[in-house]
Amino acid sequence: MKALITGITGQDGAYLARFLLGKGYEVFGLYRRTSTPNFWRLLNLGIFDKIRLIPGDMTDIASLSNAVIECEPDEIYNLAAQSFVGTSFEEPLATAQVDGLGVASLLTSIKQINPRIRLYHASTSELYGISESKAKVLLNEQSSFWPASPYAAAKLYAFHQVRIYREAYGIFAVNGILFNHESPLRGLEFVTRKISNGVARIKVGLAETLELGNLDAERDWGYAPEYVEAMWLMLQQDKPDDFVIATGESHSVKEFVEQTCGHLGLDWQEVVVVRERFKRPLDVPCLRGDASRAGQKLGWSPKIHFRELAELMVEEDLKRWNSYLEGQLFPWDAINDQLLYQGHSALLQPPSE
Ligand code: NAP
Ligand code: G4F
Repeated sequence: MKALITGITGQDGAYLARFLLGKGYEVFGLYRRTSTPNFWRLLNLGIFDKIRLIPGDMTDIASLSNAVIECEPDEIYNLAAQSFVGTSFEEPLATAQVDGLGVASLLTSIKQINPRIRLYHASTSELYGISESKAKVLLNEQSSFWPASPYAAAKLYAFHQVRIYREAYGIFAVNGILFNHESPLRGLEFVTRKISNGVARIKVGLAETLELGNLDAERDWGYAPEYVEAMWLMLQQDKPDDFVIATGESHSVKEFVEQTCGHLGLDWQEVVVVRERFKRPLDVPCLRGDASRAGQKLGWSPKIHFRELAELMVEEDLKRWNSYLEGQLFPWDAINDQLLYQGHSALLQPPSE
């Protein structure tokens, strides 16, 4: 089996690539040119030289079609996105192009090149937005959507494009409505990793405070490596369908700080400073998902829950900062440096060449 992953350099892309390699897949990744290589996650998981990178960008349909033709995939996992909700308020048009129109472009390429390709699309619990979440209800596949950010609006457009191509052209295209999922490979701007990294820095004496925004926001936080398995399971079904993937628990940002600080013996109230600039013009107060349908039909259920997740993240960041203080570069920094010296084009060579 051959799979093409867009967004392979991101958190989910890296874990999914590792998962699919473990299943015996040949894995291709759409890679966009950046001024500095961004392969630390793939290197960290030890899979960089096991995947084939194909240059491309979600805003360039010619490059998407080229990737589909070159890879001839059985399955495509569309994970590429401007995925940070906060940035979508500052860059709404770029977000719409990548997260909305980019998905329409990919569907068009699939329809034209090979409509038998199965497509997983990374949809999101952000679609639910504010209306239902005010009541702190458990959200499922039947709950209504009321997006509260340019990111969510773009993702809602993509959600419907996926459904429309499925219904109109019979393409096996599915939306995974995934609630927040985190890991030590999470980007530093997202709140869980910002906290685990910030708390670890305070613990080793590299910082004194941690600046955050809305401490009352509640999210349903799961563990990313478990969520990528659900993506794969959705493409192994007889019929295409959309599924919610979540833990069923919600916790506040404040609880996440309390848990990580408590684990390292710190008092969260002594280190956290609330800053207006980290608050959003509009914020979803609470998201909590009901994945019971995924449990019944896919046999998927979460294993790692809030407390274990917070602790494993802060422990990993503590380990990283301790090794930094012992004079070692982060392993991924060291390897990225080496790659830079080899020159950018070396990165694009398939492993066999
Ligand atoms: P992430 O770490 O931010 O990764 C995003 C990926 O998209 C990166 O590989 C990035 O490449 C790539 N990308 C961005 N713009 C692109 C463009 N114009 N063309 C090609 N690639 C582009 O996100 P993630 O947490 O892994 O999430 C994966 C997907 O799931 C995203 O679509 C996200 O919106 C969605 N989602 C995530 C969660 C969650 O809690 N993690 C929940 C629900 C849905 P660079 O490395 O070059 O920036
Ligand atoms: O970690 P966050 O930035 O994640 P958010 O906005 O929930 O989005 C993530 O999950 C979505 C699924 O529901 C994905 F679709 C999306 O791609 C992304 O992965 O913020 C979580 C909450 C928000 O309410 C935010 O206002 O934490 C609050 N928060 C409080 N202080 C903060 C901060 N968020 C960030 N990033 N930084 C803060 O200082």
